Amino acid sequence: MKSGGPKQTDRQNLSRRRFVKAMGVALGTNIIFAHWMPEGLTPVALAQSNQPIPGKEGLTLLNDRPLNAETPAHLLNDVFTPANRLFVRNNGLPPANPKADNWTLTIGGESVQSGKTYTIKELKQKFETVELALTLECGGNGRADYYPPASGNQWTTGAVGCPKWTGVRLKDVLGDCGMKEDAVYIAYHSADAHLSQDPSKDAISRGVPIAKAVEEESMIAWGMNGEPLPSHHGFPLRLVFGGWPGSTSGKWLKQIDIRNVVHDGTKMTGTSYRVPKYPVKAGAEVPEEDMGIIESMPVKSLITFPRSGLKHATGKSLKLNGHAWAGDLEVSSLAVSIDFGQTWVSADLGRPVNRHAWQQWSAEVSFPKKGYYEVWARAVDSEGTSQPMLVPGWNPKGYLNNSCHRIAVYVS
Ligand SMILES: Nc1nc2c(c(=O)[nH]1)N[C@H]1C(S)=C(S)[C@@H](COP(=O)(O)O)O[C@H]1N2
Ligand SMILES: [Mo]
Repeated sequence: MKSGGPKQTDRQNLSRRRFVKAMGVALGTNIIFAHWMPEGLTPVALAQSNQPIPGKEGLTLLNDRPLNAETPAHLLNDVFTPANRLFVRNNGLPPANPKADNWTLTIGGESVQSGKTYTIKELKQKFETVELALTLECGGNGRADYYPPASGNQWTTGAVGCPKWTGVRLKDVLGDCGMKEDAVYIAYHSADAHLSQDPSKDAISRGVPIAKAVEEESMIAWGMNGEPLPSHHGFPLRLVFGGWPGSTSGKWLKQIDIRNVVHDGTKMTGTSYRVPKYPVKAGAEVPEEDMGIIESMPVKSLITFPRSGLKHATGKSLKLNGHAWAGDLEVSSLAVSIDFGQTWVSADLGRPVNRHAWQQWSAEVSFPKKGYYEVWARAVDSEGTSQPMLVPGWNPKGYLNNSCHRIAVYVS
């Protein structure tokens, strides 16, 4: 056997040890379970930054035209997300000064029996008012972790929230107009302008299949947390489809078409809100016919208390809590780990206040000795599907990253 340089594995081990050491220097303490820390993972404590924006104290601005801002996890601790802590995701330019009094909603399309136009007052008078907590999460939440990077807003974990919405059931309004037998999809049209300001273009025009549209929880909402909808969130009228990509929940809602085909509006086609129907290699080009529309969002969770980066004393136990959600399904269990996923402690998990609302969990952990730790949370849905510990399958636009949320803890 020839003796050249060190063998490949030795060299890898050496660079790994150097990496772990450098990370320890940057953190100012040792990473206790470093031997279990996955290759390629950067400690979460070194990957956080923040920048304030007016009206949304503490949110991180990702883009100002169109406006996009996300919420750091520790500001999402409320059971019902308050207006000042709900992420904003705009594709175009919101209407300048919309008025609730003369706003109308028109129901039309190929498959409507009798098209109608309602004022908001008429909607309130004619249909039963419902109030539901519904989870709204952008399909691109978590995009920042994909490699090679996907274009679009680099959301980390904060494009999600669960306010209480007030409005009417979409199915009651559709029922009032009547649907033809060939109805397959509903499509929304809104009052925001395309970035080019070309009035013939929609900023975004998406929708859902009829089966989702007529669910008890699918809403046309005018209120959020007992107040009129805030302007960022679609004042005076929007759709809310809990558990589905946020992009289905049209804001500044003007028209709903009942369609006899799968809606083909702006951001329904190509790679928009679509993922490959089978796993693909990172960076692959996927033919359009192999891309499917995202429907129910995957199981996911957040650690909203404590805030990442906290200092904690050895020997003392640490209480943790957060939320978990699973699209159309319910979350059936949640566990936390302090050793990069080697062992898990199960959390107490509550039921949702209503279907499609996120659920609350709490747990307690303690740490064997001083140093750097990460707490990871992993939820499992009612069909037994678990969150992946690291980034799931790559897709061209970086959707559906439901990997475990992690926070940094310094034990001293
Ligand atoms: N009219 C209109 N509706 C819209 C959008 C938009 O840009 N215009 N953005 C969509 C997307 S991609 C998401 S994730 C949610 C975000 O809702 P929020 O800004 O109220 O949090 O609204 C959806 N509805
Ligand atoms: Mo979105």
